[in-house]
Amino acid sequence: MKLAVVGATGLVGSEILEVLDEHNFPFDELLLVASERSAGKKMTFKGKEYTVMGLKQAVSEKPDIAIFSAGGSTSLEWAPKFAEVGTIVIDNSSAWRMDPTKKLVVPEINAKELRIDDRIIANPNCSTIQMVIALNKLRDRYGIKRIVVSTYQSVTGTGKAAVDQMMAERAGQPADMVYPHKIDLNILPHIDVFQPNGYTKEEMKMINETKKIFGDDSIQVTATTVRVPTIGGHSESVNVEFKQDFDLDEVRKILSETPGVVLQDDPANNVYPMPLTAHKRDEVFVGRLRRDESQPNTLNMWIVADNLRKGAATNAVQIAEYLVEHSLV
Ligand code: A2P
Ligand code: 11C
Repeated sequence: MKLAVVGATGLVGSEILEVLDEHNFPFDELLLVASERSAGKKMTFKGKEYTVMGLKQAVSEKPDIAIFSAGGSTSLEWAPKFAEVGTIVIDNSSAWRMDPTKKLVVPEINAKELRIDDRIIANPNCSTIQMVIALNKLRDRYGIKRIVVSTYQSVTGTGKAAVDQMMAERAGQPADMVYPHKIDLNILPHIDVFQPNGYTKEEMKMINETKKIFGDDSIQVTATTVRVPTIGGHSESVNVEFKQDFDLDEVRKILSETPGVVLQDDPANNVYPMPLTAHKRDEVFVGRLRRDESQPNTLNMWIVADNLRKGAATNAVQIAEYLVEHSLV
């Protein structure tokens, strides 16, 4: 097993390396890949030194799996070149997600769709992954009619430069501006670019990816996505209208038995999910469960996950693990 991590020098890339290490992912050879600017740099993984290489060299090495996290344009250009030499690309960008010929995979939900000839597999957007993980088993039990989601997303979702902007502002130093406004002590109702319909691209990702992952175009979804000055993870307020009525105790039981979900719902003791406590964890945390008293069959929930973990690195590594375990590589 020859494994490549493309974007190894970035925020998600370094998280992928941490998760590979923690999960003890089995490989014989590891290629650390980044832009030509970084080629030749040294990086250490599990006590061993590696030399970062550019994409051209990495393709010529014909890895079995390449986990990509180097932005959409890199994926668009390079994923097909890897696929051509037989590599299975697991892509973290939005480049291939809505391509009808590509699978959009959250292993706990739809890994069964994967086949031996899949060459480019898309990893969903972080804010989508944590929401569908929390809703999946509830959907099986009650059916979902409509989802209204508002997000509170960490600056780590934008990348290292955005964390640097926030920290420079916090330290009162001149900041290289990644966002159009200050982010520290502020919030921005703006993630990714605005679309002609007035929504942002992040909002449309949540809408379209949810339908694709659940394989159900009839689910109605509406989203408002917001950047907040946190680093531990993304938080979401989700209002979900089920097709059938539910029992709150049963909802708690289902969530506590859902793989990948941790129920943190004890408001009397101030226990609820938060970015600080989700940081560096692979699971999705759910709490503040309460019936929406304004309309039938509707639940309010609060969902938090480390966007660099289950929202990106962990999900991608879990796809690779599934491929290995099911002899699809
Ligand atoms: P590099 O460090 O060489 O720029 P982040 O999201 O934290 O900013 O990280 C982006 C990652 O994607 C980095 O590893 C970066 O490498 C990589 N990357 C950016 N542009 C390219 C490119 N054109 N080719 C390959 N890797 C790229
Ligand atoms: C954010 N969700 O928090 C974005 C980051 O489509 O993979 C990931 C963008 C994507 O800004």
